[in-house]
Amino acid sequence: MTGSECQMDPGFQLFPEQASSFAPGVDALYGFLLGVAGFFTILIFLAIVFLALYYRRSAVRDRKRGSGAKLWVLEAIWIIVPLALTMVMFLWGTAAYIEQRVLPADAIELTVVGKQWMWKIQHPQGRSEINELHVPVGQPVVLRMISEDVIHSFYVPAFRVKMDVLPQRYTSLWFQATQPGVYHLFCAEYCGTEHADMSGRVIVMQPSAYAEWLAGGREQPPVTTGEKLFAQLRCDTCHYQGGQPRCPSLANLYGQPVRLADGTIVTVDEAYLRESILNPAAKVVAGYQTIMPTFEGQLSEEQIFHLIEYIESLSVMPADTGQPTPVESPARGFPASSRAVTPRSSEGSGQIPRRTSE
Ligand SMILES: [Cu+2]
Repeated sequence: MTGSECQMDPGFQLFPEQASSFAPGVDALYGFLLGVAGFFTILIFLAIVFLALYYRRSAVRDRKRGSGAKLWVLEAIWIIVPLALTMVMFLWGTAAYIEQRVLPADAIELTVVGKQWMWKIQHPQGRSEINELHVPVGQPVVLRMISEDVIHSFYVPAFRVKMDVLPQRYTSLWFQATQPGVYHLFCAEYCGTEHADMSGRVIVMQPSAYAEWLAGGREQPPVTTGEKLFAQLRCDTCHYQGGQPRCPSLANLYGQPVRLADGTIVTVDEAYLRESILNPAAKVVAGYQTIMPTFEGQLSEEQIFHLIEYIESLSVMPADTGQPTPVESPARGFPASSRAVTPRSSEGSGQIPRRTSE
């Protein structure tokens, strides 16, 4: 075991170390819950012993009988005090939950595919890894996750984050590591016979070391892989047609609302793109026929991620707003100079636009 791995085996600890920006807040809330529960456990225990002894003699029972005039005071206390305490728990917990669920702007976005029994992680610059996650310290990281088979759960105790990884549905999770080191990564959902081995390491590095590590990979960025796959699957036959396109244009489509045949409006996000690749008839854009074949069973979740990354890259994301450029009718007519659309750089800092809806 190297020196940096020592953090994974620090001996007995009541709590895992605090290695993310969430950790102190989560621990404070947890400490409050434990404190309240402990205080009332002891209080109730002592009250039981005291009252059992005090009212043991029938003489006391008789003397006290009928002297319940002040009972309402007691009732008010046992209503108001628990109400106040539980409201504090509720509001504090809600604030902590919202902090974890609202994804930050300008985060590094990685994709995670869980499968029996491993974690596959893809960085936007091209490096991919299995059961290891390299991240820089002090920068927000968003994980967009899906499972290839059963329900898994991505859990990093030192970061105080845990999120289910589901088949057929994207979930996401974010954190900001605060300390370089090596931390446990677990699957926290019983997912089959080798569930206990579905673990790994999160390696938090200084930004310069992280950049060096990223540069060490030889894999292509997912945007490039997605572009090749797009051509290989002949998606461009319809989606790149000039003149009157048979399928909606994909330029500047990501992040935009589109009107469907039934009049409802949906926002084009990862979930919508994934559904449209696998089940094109589910939500057809108004004005188009259902001519696209399904790709269900033909693509791995990673390949779907690559295609989505490529489609996202066809939307111009001005750095100042972090939002795709609004266009008049994004789902209609691919621009004549379709290739003139500037793809978002996949070689850059890996920054993503703000996405707040899940
Ligand atoms: Cu699992």
